[in-house]
Amino acid sequence: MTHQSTSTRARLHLLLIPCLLGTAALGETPAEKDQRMAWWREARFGMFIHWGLYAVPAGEWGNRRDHAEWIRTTAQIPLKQYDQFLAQFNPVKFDADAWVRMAKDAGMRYIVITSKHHDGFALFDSQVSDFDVMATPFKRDILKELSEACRKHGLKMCWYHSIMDWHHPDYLPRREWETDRPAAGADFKKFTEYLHAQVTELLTNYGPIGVLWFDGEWEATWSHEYGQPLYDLCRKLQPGVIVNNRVDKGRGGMAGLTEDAKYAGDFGTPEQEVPRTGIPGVDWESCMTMNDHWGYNKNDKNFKSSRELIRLLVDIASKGGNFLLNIGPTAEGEFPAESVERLAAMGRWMKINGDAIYGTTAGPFTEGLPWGRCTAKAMGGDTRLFLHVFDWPADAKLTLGGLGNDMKGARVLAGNGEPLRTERKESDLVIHLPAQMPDADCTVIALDVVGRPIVYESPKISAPADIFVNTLTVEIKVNSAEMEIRCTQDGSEPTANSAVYKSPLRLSDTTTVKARAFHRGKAVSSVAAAEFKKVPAWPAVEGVAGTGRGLRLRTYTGEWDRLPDFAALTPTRKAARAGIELEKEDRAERQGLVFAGLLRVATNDAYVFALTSDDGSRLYIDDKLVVDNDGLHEAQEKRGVAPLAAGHHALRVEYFNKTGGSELKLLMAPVGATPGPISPEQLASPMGEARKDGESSKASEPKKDGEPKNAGEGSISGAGKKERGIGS
Ligand code: FHN
Repeated sequence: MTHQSTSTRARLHLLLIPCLLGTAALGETPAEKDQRMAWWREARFGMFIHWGLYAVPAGEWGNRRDHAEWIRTTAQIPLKQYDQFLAQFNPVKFDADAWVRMAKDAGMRYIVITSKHHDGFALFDSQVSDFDVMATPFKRDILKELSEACRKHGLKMCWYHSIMDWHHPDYLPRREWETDRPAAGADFKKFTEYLHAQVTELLTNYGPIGVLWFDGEWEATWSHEYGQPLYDLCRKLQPGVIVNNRVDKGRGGMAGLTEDAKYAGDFGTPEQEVPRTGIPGVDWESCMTMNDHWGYNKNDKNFKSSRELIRLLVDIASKGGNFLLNIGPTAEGEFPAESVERLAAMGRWMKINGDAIYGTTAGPFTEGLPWGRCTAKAMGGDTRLFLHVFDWPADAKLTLGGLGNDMKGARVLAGNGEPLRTERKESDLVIHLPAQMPDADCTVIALDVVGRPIVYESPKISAPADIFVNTLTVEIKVNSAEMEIRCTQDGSEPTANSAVYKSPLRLSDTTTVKARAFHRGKAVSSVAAAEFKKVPAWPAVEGVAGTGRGLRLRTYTGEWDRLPDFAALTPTRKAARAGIELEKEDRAERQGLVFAGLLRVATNDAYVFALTSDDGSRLYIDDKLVVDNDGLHEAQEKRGVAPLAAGHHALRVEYFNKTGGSELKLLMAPVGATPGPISPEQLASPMGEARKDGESSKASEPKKDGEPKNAGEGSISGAGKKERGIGS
């Protein structure tokens, strides 16, 4: 199968877009974003569908039965062999209306289906590719039929579209095992044009689309310079569309929560997991499989029970998130029977308890509830708390600790409206429940309280770091404006006579901060405490006779699951690098790298360092371990703080990549600021050491005026005796 590169028609079409749509400013006020996100936040529950050619082998290849949508890669199937699935994809039992009705009856409000997964196959009639559903015996535009059915039944139609593409001739990188598809001649920019052309089709030919759910953004070829324009294209084509954070590079591994505001994307995408707590003000959606595979695997019968799925939905909503629950249809076009059964069971529960999910926000009990979860909904100036009970108390008395509100009433949501008796015991509320649990999966109690929730939880004390060199700003928060925070800075226990916290504390010396919540003059929480230490800055290294720009890099070959002791190994290559970044040859598999040199800081301060890597890495400054991000993992970020005096400091980053993706990034900033790239001017190598290595002169750029012309043996002293020199 070949791909037409962006056809003239499509390219013209693309060229027209900016003219037709003008240069609509993408700036958006918070109120406008709230309006755009409103339906999604209200929905809380959607259906994910992974469907494509991979449903034909249904997980089986050779003697293995554990494949799914990744089968082209996990079974290393050459393209020509994989293309043969085209002739076998004929889902004659596909019924868009039936699919949409099952989603609706389950209580789902939107459907996200793979318009194209990593294998590059388009489930729609694409004008810029012939590797699509029109090349199969089926010859029907599946997405058109689904989008029409969604409109008919009032569900939002949404597309999952993979950036990674194992079929298009211009996509890079190739799979390591794909020796039959040389990368020579591939033009990634052309691929991005093709990607834009298909996204344009998806947002032009199928009516209003709710979400563009990108994926496959983690490979090194994709970057923020591509992510932002792709986000902007979506919003220009349909200004009301919502785009997930995998359009760019901010996903941060399976946790899926955008690392940094600079990355594009409207919501975070935790995968197969639920964040431990909600994140106030952050939109996020957990996507999960019903069994162990996204795409159809005929042998995978490990389906989550309906109870587990209902409780997952409740858990996610109680933390303020959306639940995107996956179905992997068969090659014939049917949902697996087990999925149909789970959807029906969830629908029965949602039919009577949906009000406790739709349009709710995270419950106010951030320290958790032993018997279940809580979601909340503003009811005018008052609040309805939905208490989702998983474990029915043996004595039928439900205790809600630390709730300061006056009560208006409680009832079983699915009951006959009969009020439940409540009584207050100190700051605890006791609700007298029916003896028998009405719904064993999850019974919801609707508790109406006066005003916004007042929960007696200990104050949260926060600061950018727990060490500082100059001064440090400390904030203290409670989750209700009705409560007062009283705090001390001398280590004593806060009392009703202690200072009232009104604004952030600015510390200039080592301090123990203690805080306690008060309501109507009474202490109503335990005491929160935190110590913040003022520390001396690590002295700058002295005797740096002269420095060349950039760092020294040593490369090692080996296969590790954790960082090796590089000092015991012999480097296979030496080079220079402008910064802590991976060039093409640095991305090889089974390789270790050690970047070493000097980091110059302008002022005495505590600096935060954000080290992102896939696989493991560590940051040392002055030979002290500052960030430990070691281990086998996808791209993930770890942070650390170092107090540094103005001047040069020995810097060393150790990194290894076993197989698969590769990533290495080091950001820094004074504590309290957002970490950003380290400017090349801050990085240097001692001239002598660079020359001693006979490295390329790249690291020692010609001296500018005013700098020593023939720097002596730039040696590093004053950094104390080290078991290894820098980068040795
Ligand atoms: O590689 C894909 C995978 O096949 C699936 O589509 C999931 C669903 O979010 N996303 C990627 C893995 O993170």
